[in-house]
Amino acid sequence: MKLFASLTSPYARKIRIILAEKGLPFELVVDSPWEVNTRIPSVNPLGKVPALLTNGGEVFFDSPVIAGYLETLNVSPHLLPREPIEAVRVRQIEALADGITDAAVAMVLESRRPEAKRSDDEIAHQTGKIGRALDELERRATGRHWLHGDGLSIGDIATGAALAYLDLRHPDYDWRAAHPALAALAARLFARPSFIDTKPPVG
Ligand SMILES: N[C@@H](CCC(=O)N[C@@H](CS)C(=O)NCC(=O)O)C(=O)O
Repeated sequence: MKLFASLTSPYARKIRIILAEKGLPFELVVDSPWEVNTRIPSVNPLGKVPALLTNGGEVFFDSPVIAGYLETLNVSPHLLPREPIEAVRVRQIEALADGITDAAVAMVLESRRPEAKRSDDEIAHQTGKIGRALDELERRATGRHWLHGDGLSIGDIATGAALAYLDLRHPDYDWRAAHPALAALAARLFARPSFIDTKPPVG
């Protein structure tokens, strides 16, 4: 398998963490969709990372689809429950976490616009999404070791990737203070080799 990814993409990191947790061998093809000579559009028409080329020559994107594909390989640990409705519940947690990442990325892009074109309303709009989604994840994390069931799931991994991205790109945003259960979950996740080995380079 080949994973096309940039080293800072939180969505790609989610997939790299899943691959590491499962011990699946893959070749990492580092490519940034923002570079002029990027080859990503020839792999994924949407021009986004991550994209996964399977051993059978099929390409899967985007990250929830890749995560679903990796589960079909039937390699433990299983990161989605076998019961279909429970799997949907884990995917709901993943969607919440990915939504935090989407809003955090949108804020980064907004902050890179020329100052005169930057919109405080847009920043407030995205910050609102992050705050509400964090509150919902905190509610789900309270009193539990994992966000769903009694083992690590795609929901925990997506949440860890989103929280780490907040730390990377919005270091002044103190999400831990009002979300102690998420802070504890993040501390446990960040200590795992799969998270340590996929830390984005600084800068
Ligand atoms: N929903 C997608 C989001 C992927 C995404 O937006 N990736 C960013 C990098 S962090 C990207 O490739 N952006 C390039 C672009 O939007 O043109 C997923 O979960 O894979």
